[in-house]
This record gives sequence, C-alpha cells and structure tokens, in this order.
Amino acid sequence: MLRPLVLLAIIVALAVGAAAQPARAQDKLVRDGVVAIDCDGATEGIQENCTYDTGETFLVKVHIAEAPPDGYNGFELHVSWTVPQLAYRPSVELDEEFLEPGCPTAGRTNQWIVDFQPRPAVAFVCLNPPGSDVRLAQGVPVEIEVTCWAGGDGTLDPARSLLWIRGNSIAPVDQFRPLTREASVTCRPKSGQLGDIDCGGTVDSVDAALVLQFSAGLLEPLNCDYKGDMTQNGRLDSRDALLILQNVAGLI
Ligand SMILES: [Ca+2]
Ligand SMILES: [Ca+2]
Repeated sequence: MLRPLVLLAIIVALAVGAAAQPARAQDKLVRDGVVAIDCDGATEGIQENCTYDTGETFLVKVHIAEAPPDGYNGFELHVSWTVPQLAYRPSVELDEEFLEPGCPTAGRTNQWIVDFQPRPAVAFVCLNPPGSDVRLAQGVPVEIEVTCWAGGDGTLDPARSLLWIRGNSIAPVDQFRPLTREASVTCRPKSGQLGDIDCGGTVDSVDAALVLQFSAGLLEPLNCDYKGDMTQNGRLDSRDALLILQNVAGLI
C-alpha cells in the first residue's frame, strides 16, 4: 500500500523539481547583476574605452548596471587599476566618492590584488541591517578620480565585486558575484620635461628635494607629480630623486 504512494511522491517531487529548475536558473541570472566601469564619468552613459594625456585626472564611475527589481541589501565594489599607467588618489572625505546616502555602514579599504598581474585596488563596502527597508538598486554608488600617470594602455577592473541580496550585521549571506565589465584607458605620453615635478619649467635640485619629501609622505600631491617619476614605474622614490640630480649634473 505504501509503495505506490512513495513512488507517486517521488514522481511528484521530480516533476516539481523539473518545473522549478528553469525559474531558478533565470532568477540567478537576474540576481547576479552587472557591475561596469565608466572611464568617462563626466559624460552620459558608460564609456569603456577612453584616452587621456599623461598627467590628466578623470572621473571614473562604478555602475551597478543591472539589478533585480527589489534591489540589493549591500555591495562590495572593487576597482583595480594597472600601474604604472594609472594612479588613484583617495579623496579626503569618503562621501566625495561614496555616493550611496542610505548606507549606514560605508567603508573604503585599499588593497593589493595578487595574481598573475599584481596590482593595487580599492574596495567600497555597504551593508544595510537585516530588515532594513533601504535597498540599493541600479545606479552609480561610487565615483573616484584616477590620473594617467605614465604613457601606455591601462585598465580599470571591477573584478571580485560582490552584491548581497540579504545580510546581517555580522556576516553577509547570499553573496553574488556579478558579471563585470572593465574599462580600457590609453594614456598618451605628453611632451614636457621629465623631472620638473613642480611644473616650474626647469629641472633642478629643488625637484629632487620635492621627490624625496613626497616619497617620505611630507608633501601633499603636486600638480606635476607624475613628471617626477623618472623610472616610469608608477612610484616616486629616492631612485627618481637620484636620476633628477644626475640629470641636473649632466651625468645622464
Ligand atoms: Ca622644477
Ligand atoms: Ca619611480
């Protein structure tokens, strides 16, 4: 008597499972969302290919380009950039970059992504408390300023970003890795005196001293700091200062 009932239950379970399968797959696609980098945040739309002069600073927007109708509970948006072509300088006030006003837990951390191409990154995190009515939908929750530091082709990549459907104050649950779209930036080398970090029109020992002070964290960013990068490696250090002094002395 039991056997036909068990068999019937299995058949019904299988049928329900088969019927639910396509819906679940579709639901997952929607919930994965899309995060895209707009390398020309000053204009409408999402530009994924941009060209700037070396030394030029531009606005980059991180778009949640697709989201479910009821939005997300939180996000962890990452942006990594290639060096030495690109440089990111964090704003002093977080809310200049973090545009999501309804987020009670806003955070920004600098990171270093280590894989086949180690590169710096920054992460913006927002998580609403459980039961919160605040939902994050499609839009631009983050914008940052990036500078073309050296000539060449670079990328801005939102890889490793996460979107959260539900969460709690201790640990997020239901994380989804969205599809991500990076942006390519070409930095045109600009003619100008390499080494002239103060944009004074000449290269002298003052420039070398400024490089040393900058690398020691004693100076605020300068307008022409990219020109001090004699080694073109995306950083200012004592080697750059030495090369400027050798240049001044006519040794190179
Ligand atoms: Ca100078
Ligand atoms: Ca350097």
